[in-house]
Amino acid sequence: MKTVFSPLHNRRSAKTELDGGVLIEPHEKPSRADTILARVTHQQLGEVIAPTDFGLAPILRVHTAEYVDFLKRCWDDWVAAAKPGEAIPAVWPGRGMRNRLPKDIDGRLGYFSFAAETSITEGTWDAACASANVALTAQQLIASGQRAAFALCRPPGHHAAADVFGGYCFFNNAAMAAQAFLDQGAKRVAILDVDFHHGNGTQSIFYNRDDVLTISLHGDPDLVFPHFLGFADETGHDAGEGHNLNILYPPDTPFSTWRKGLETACDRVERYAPDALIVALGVDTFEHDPISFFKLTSSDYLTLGERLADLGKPTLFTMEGGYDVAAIGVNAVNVLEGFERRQNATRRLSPS
Ligand code: Q9C
Ligand code: ZN
Repeated sequence: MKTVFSPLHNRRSAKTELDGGVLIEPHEKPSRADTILARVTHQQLGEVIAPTDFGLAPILRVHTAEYVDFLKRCWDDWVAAAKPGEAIPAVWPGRGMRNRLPKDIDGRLGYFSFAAETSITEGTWDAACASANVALTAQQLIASGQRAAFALCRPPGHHAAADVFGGYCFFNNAAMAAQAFLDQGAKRVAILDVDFHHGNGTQSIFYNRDDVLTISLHGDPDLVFPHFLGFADETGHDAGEGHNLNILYPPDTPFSTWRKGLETACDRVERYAPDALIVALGVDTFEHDPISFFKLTSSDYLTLGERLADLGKPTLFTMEGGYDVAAIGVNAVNVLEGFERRQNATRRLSPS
């Protein structure tokens, strides 16, 4: 399958992540994407292409205009306010306060975020736009007949809601791609999120809708980020009722347990009969991931890819999390290689 990649991801190179009361070098760093790209090339997964620039229109199908405007100006506003470090939100409209957009940059940062680990920096806007274009270009490959495509997105997207950033995410790449499929005539799209963390942004964007099925397999939010969404009783609302599925796991979950939830998820996808499948591909489920607590091994990712291929859907992979950089290339590309291996085997069995 083809990979879409933009070197502009490097424009996001934050120096700080607030973690444990100190500023550390961010887990979400440029070497992540470069390592995956190197593995794609080494394994000869397929052609690597640059993204097309789709402009703001497909972003504005998912994100609000005031949020997009905020993100575009944030760094300049921060610099104009003579702040010494990177732009980190530190105040939010808590219970008993008013949800209104203030003028001051500290207020705006809190209004448009849900967490403080994600510093906004000089190149963040450029990188977030490039990541969106990567996803949208890969979506176009599938719309024009490819069975699968890999959007090597960075920064990731699944924590970003319509007007909220956080969890290393700014634009929801998978959601924009899903909306693009619908805008081009698809009736139903399924998003299957296999990142270690709950895809809270994706869930919230489509929560009231029945044209996108959202499923997330993740660490129990009672114990881990994003803490305030991703529980089993969140099944969708209004037209969206029954179109969101959360599958939660405890610490130390091995693949043998995780794959049972994957089966439940795959059953739901099949019953929904989507025109396209988007896999929000995080590999922070890895046994040695520094911020997560599952126990998947590198070879398990081959099995995951095979199972996804068995769904038989046009499939777009968008890169999400994964923070063991030494293993991220092998793990992410193993999913894609497992998918291709299975797809080729099936093709030989049933010529058509
Ligand atoms: N001490 C994605 O995987 N909190 N985002 C980490 C570490 C933020 C993860 C806390 C985790 C965000 C795309
Ligand atoms: Zn994650």
